[in-house]
Amino acid sequence: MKTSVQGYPRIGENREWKRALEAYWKEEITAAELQEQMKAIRLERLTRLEASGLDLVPTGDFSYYDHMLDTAFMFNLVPERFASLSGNELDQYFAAARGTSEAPAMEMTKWFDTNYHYIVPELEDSWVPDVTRNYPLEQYREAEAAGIKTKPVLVGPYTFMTLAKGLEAEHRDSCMSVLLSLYAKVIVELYEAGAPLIQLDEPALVTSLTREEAGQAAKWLQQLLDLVPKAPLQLQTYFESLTHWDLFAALPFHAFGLDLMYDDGDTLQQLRQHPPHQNAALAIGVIDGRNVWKSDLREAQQLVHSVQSLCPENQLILQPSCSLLHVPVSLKQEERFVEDLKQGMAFADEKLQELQLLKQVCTGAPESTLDDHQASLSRFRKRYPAAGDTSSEKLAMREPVFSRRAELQQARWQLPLLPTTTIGSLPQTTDMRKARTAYRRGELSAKRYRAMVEEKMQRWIKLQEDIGLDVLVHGEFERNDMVEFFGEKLDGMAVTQNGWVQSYGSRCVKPPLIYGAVSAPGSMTVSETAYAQSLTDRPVKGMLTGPVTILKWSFERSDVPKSVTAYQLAEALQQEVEALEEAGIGMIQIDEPALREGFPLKREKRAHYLDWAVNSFRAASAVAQPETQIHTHMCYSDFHDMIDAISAMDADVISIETSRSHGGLIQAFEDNTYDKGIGLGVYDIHSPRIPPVQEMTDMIERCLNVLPAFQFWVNPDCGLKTRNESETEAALRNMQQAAETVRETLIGQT
Ligand code: THG
Ligand code: ZN
Repeated sequence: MKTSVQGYPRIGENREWKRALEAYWKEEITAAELQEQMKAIRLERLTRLEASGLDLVPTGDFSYYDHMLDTAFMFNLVPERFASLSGNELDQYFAAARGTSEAPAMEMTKWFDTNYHYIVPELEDSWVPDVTRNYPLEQYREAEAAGIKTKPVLVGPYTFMTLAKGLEAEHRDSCMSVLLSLYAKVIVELYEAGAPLIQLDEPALVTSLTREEAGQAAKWLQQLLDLVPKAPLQLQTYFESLTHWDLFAALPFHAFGLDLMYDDGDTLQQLRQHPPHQNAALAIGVIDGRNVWKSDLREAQQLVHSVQSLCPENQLILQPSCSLLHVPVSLKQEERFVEDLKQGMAFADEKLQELQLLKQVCTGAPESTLDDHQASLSRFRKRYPAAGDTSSEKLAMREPVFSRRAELQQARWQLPLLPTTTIGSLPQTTDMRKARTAYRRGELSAKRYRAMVEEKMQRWIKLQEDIGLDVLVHGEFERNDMVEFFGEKLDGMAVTQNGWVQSYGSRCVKPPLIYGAVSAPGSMTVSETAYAQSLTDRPVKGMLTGPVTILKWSFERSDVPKSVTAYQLAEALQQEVEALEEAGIGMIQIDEPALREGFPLKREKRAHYLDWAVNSFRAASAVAQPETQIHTHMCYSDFHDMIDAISAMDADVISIETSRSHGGLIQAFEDNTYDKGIGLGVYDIHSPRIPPVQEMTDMIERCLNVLPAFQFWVNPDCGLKTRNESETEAALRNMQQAAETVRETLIGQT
């Protein structure tokens, strides 16, 4: 029996990785220094994994930004707008990820149902397929030189092609042939270098494929196996079960890696019905790889026993359910948790220890080996029992209907055509971050801190008025992250000190923990919002994070149904909506950027999900007065399959991303009777580039071809906290000018 992981966090115990990248981008260190620091991070990471006792240590899961982007670059799939840029290979790579003044960044989107973003490869006609560099081989050799034999990890061809864009259906087969020959080249080199096992990640296989699609995928994988008959390949899936497992079970893979935690118990049954071919190893995910709770190792042991009857012990590999990329590195630095709570938690490093314990007890160590572990788990469970109660599950509906509300709201606000606004957060400057840290450490008084927040609000309310924005925001200067902030305020939730997880590129988030029944202790946002409103005659939007997003971007209890927690959160937010209204706030945005990513990967689960997700949003917002305008925001997502659900949320205005998809998402609303307000994200805030006026005018006009002007709002495509002040001001001035330009042509037409 062996132990393994599919992947491990890149960021380092103290986010050294992020610091190195950002120092390079700010030109504080040279490319050579960056390479050197990255190498040190890789080696530290390998040493740590090796020392944990893992039998199979992964390489190739490390990246300078994102593994999908790496794969694209490895295969020379570099969009022309970057290939033609001057500079070294590294600068081209970062240009593709982040954009430059000449070239907009490649599109970025959520990795399945996680909060991790990958870069979407662009399959252009001009692609000259080639293996420019074998990155996994380089990492493999580097580890070998350090005395560590590793398991290379690659994004599999099916997942890579499925997640790429620009490929027409009729070209899939020929594209796959090309890709397979490239993969074969990379894999043969790895095999010849002595890699004991090569992991091909194919999570796209767990989505709702038809039998025909799954059959096609299996055929392609068979073609790959034919090209590299000797290579020890492991087909790895995760996040769900493989619906058509039987089509894959007989493929001559060296090993199959399956998720036995997020599979509704399907996998074991399938394995019983269709055991993998005789020589195959089984890598079973029996420890939750994407949550932070301590595993019940007795249960895990049972699961391993059940599989043991299907697979000889020497062919079994124990691993987490998926890559540990999605959890923080180590609990070591968490000093503030109540001991009983901390005893119930496990981050990446603690999960590595769990794997070793599990292996020991499954290979003959006495049962008592688990006693200490299980005892602390019991203490946690006893102290924090699963809170299963929910009261507001009933259908929530806002009164009166939208068309009537819209009249009342327009009468109240008198907004122009194409009203302009922003999504909520304004630049978080270093001085503000430092002040918050100092305040938290008790080094800065509450009064001084508050004064700083107020100063920022004064400055930005003036600036927003000066730019000419129609609806203002207070800027969220008192907040770190929109979810972490509510995690700190709400009862039943707690935040970590150092529990960072990579979100996109160098950007990380610190997901809070939901450890008990959630409720609001009192008002959470009123004081700052009301202060900002007192500074201006224009409306200031109140800013809340919606129930689904708080849930999705936190680590929730795995023993409480998501819907139950969502309704608890909705009730807490309801109170906040009422409190904001009482304080005179007439527009309230309840963000649900995570609604789409929470979509279950299996189609048959979607209706149930949308049911509670949409209804919990409505439960939070339905208490609002008819004259109160409810806004919501969702980040870059494919909305085509959920317009009805968005409509059912019944928000008066929704803002969505349109910039990186170049207006493509608006099409989703076209054939629909969507009649509510839509905020167009007219520029990409994830890139430091300042968008020219013309580009935004074009974008607005393109969208106006699809839907009537009175429905549209103009805004950036997301919150502005990651941008600096001068970039933000310049971009917003351009945006305002674009809106006014189009406004004039519209008025000219009527
Ligand atoms: N919060 C959470 N998840 C998210 C977002 C969020 N997922 C999707 C999207 N937004 C991702 N976007 C970001 C944007 C900015 C940052 C992280 C994710 C960010 N992080 C700081 C960093 O890494 O430098 C964290 C530092 C800090 O908070 O002080 O800026 O908004 N939960
Ligand atoms: Zn967003």
